[in-house]
Amino acid sequence: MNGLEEGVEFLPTMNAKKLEKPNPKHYMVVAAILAVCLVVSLLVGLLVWHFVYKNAPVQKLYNGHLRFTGSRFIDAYENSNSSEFATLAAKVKKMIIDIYKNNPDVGPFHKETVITSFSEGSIIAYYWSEFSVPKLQADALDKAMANIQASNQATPMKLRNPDLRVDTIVAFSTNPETIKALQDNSCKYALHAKEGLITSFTTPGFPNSPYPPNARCQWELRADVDSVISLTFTTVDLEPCKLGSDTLAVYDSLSALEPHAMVKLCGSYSLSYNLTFVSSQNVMLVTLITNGEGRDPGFRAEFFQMPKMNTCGGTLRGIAGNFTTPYFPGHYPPKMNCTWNIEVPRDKNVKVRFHNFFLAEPGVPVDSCTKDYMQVNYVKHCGSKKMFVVSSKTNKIAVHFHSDLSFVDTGFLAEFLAYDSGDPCPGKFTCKTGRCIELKKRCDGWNDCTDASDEVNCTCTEKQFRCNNGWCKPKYWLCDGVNDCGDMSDELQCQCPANNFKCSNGKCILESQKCNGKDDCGDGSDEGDCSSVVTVPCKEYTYKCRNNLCVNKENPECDGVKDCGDNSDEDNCNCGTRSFTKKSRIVGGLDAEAGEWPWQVSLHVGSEGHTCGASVVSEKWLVTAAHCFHDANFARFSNPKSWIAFMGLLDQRDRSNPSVQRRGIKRIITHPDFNDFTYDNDIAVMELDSPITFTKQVQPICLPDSSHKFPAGQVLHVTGWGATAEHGAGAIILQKAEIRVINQTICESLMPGLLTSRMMCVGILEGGTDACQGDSGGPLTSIEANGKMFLAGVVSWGDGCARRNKPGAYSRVPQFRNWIREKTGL
Ligand code: 4AZ
Repeated sequence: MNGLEEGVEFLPTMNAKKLEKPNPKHYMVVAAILAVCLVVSLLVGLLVWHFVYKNAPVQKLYNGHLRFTGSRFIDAYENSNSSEFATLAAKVKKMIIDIYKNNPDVGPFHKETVITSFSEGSIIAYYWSEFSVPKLQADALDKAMANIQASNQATPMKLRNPDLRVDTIVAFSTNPETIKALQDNSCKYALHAKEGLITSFTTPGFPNSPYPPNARCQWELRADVDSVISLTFTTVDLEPCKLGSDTLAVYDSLSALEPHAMVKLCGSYSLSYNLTFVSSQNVMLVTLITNGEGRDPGFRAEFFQMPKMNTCGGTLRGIAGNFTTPYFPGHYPPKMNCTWNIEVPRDKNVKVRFHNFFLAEPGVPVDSCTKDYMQVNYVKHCGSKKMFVVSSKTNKIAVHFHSDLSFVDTGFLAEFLAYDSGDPCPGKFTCKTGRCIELKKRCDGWNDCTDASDEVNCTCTEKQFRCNNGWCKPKYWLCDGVNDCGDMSDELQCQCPANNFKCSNGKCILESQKCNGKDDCGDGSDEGDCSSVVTVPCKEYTYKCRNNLCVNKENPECDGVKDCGDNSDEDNCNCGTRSFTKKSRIVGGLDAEAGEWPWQVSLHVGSEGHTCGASVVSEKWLVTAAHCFHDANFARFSNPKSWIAFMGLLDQRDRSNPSVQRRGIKRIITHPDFNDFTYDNDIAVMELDSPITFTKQVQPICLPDSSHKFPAGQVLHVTGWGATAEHGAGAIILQKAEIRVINQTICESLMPGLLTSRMMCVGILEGGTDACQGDSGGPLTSIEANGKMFLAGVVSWGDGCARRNKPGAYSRVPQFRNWIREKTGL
């Protein structure tokens, strides 16, 4: 028996003898053996940790290119299966391995180098190298690789092969997981532009079947030497953008080198979005990396070659003229530097007006302009900006444009003008900022100058009232509870003279006109709170009680007043109330609060996330837009099984919050007259697969009667998780915005030929506040008498988002009240 065995044999009380006679010498031995064991196992552990974990070999991958002289490019080098390619690739590979071998931090760890392609100049070889390096030496390898690059720039390598001379060598560390993609040839294409012709290519199967899942596709595009490539995507319809979604990328190289990425795209793009890209050399690489989800159509692209633009910029003389970034309105190429020296006659000054200014790069703050920029008067400009003007106090100005290696944008169109220093805006109004605006925009109640200098010292027209701060605003915004002037002066003197009644829209009418059965206010408010509601002959615009008698009162339903003899106007009024309200004026959109819009629904399509909005109208039914279910290519959107409805949701990331009720969809009924071209009758109802429970966060909205009026000027609210800027990303937190009903005739003149009587225009004509992509199907709500909220409209379409004079179009819910009743029984 050894001491250890003796030592562990201590519990049984039966062994009383041993317990009675402890031996101190034995304990010492046990303790010593234990200590030795501990030290040994610690040492072993440390060594194992050091060699197996801490300093275990890691796989590192570098993607790069190498330019060398001493050989002439021949066509056969474009074909990686040719013997010429193989011979040159072997030589270049040897050159690269020689470079690695010369460096003790690199050579020992090199595993494999593959030459993937060649292009002219004199010859550029694209390659990747794989290393297996102990973790602790990985940083040294990174540094050594960077040094190879730098030292080669200082003293170009002399190599064993005397005819080839390395000019530049560039390598970037890449994700080792992409090695499989580099070796996978199943979705690789090589295309060479044909002189004078356009070549097109698409994702496999486009447009009849979706692109493959888990694919690593790449298209190598080449042009003749001294040419560049112009590539245009005519359709891009990919999985909607989210973390890890399918990504289409364009590189200004034949390697997928991050520092040469020109653009990365996901989701789908409308035709109006410019998707033309121009390379800086005669090569380009397009890659599509897809995940296992989604079934989207893909893309179609076309490219052609054109002569390389050797210079840009130059001297511009005259009294006016235009200039643009290269290939405007397409994306400018990377690596450009252009300077325009503008000179107007000596007795004039010069100013430059920039239109459509887009020099934005992902992750670059607009105040730093560290990548692409335009510089004028020593100030750098970048990002995306609305029109702006820069001026010079002399007759000369220089504009410099710079684009770096990566990420391109559409640039700008600029206009230069000579002006008299005494009259900088001939025939126009001069803003304090120096900007010129059309004379008719002066004193129109809208801030056109951006510093509001066009709205001070104004004489108001008879349709306007004068704010204390000098602004002129439409009269129908007086006394409407909204601070339109900015100084509250439109909401101060809202009392009407004695013997007058104050309408909800601020108008004062004679007391005797109240409840006379006639809408004297123009918004029906004089006929709202009448003790004696009169029964009148039924007309299209009168409210019909259940007993088939009609009353003269406008919008009598659920206003807390019994107007019908049978009280039917106050039936089914458990709707339109919210547990939380916050009165605020919204510009552009603000985060909503929990319980503020309890009827708001987020409709998700499978894994694609939020796609449309909807409104709860009962425990089982939602109202939304028909166009949400229109199938572009695949039977996905029209299938109820593709959809999930989230009720009581505020934050898209918080869908498992206990307040959220999630349901599948049993049925989708789209309006039979929905027109997918005009978006006429854009309404649908959805039946949930099981009823929801009404809570503080989930409540139905009231459906307005078919006679319900939403007069021009009325303030309504639109809510949703749609894009927060045109072409922008969707919101994470539910957004709310305050907008107004626009007169139908005015709207028809703003969007000629596009509106039907089933559509209502709502927005802010000044621009800046609107619904946008992803808000579709969501609610447009009104607050009516008694504080009840009604579903006035369903978000349908718009000409862009938040553009000036382009309000959003909404389906008018009263027009569809009978159809909703017929389909849902509500
Ligand atoms: C859309 O694409 C969309 N500005 C919805 C509303 C508006 C524009 C676009 C209104 O779903």
